[in-house]
Amino acid sequence: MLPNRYQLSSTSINENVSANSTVGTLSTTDSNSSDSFTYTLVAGTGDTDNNAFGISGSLLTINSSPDYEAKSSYSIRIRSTDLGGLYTDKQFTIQVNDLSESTTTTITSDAPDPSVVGQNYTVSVSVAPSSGAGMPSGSVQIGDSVNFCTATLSAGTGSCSLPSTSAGTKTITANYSGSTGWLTSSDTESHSVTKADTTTTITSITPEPSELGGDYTIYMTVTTNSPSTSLISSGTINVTVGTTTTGVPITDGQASLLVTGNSTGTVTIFATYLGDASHFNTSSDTETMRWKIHSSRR
Ligand SMILES: [Ca+2]
Ligand SMILES: [Ca+2]
Ligand SMILES: [Ca+2]
Repeated sequence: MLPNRYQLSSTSINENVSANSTVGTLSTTDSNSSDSFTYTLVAGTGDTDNNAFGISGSLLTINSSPDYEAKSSYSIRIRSTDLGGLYTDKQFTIQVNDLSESTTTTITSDAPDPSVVGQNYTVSVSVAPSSGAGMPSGSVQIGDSVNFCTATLSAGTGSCSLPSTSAGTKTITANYSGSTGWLTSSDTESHSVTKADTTTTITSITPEPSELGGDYTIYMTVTTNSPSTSLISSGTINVTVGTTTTGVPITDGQASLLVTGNSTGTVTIFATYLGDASHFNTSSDTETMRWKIHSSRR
């Protein structure tokens, strides 16, 4: 009889299975139990994706690893022929099952590297499928273990800025938190931060000129050089007047020292900001004290 009651044991397959995996088994129910059947992919209505499949005996196999995000279903046409040469064609739709799949997170840049204390740098990331098509969405948490930012993915990429708060070699970690259909992944990257250069300035000596031997105050500032925008809010400026050195504390980038005057002749003032171990480099300034010149009287 006509082999019209044949079927495929499964019409769906998980994505990402290896090439040549079995989709299902073809079988025919026939009242003539001694009959046997041959299955072939044939041209005709519904044969759109015949080239993507093969038949080996009664097994339908898929030629390449299926990828739901690239192609979620296939249409094929199969012929069952009995020993007598009678045949029937049937159309099947093979569905690809969508699975959550692994991703690859990559820190694509951290710029500028090195950065200096008090300068922000931008970390850019990409998150891609480990294989196959599609575009993971969601966000990536980025941090150096002290400072953190969040990059929102758009078309699989994103970026955010981290501040450089201390000198040294940092390890940046980017953690993709996953989203529907996409598993988590992460990456690390090395980043260097160097100490910021500074400028020490003796801004004024008041009063100047001073009376010879009189008291005066030395005003100083310490600032960070571009690209750092840090305010130096602590530390010490060593001020040397003549042979005496005094450590002067810095508050909000400023410092001052009252000098009790007993000097005569030219006085040179040296101001040296000492810097510190992990933020700021040393810098210094010098000024020569000018005394008021009095015209001699009789
Ligand atoms: Ca996929
Ligand atoms: Ca998927
Ligand atoms: Ca780097």
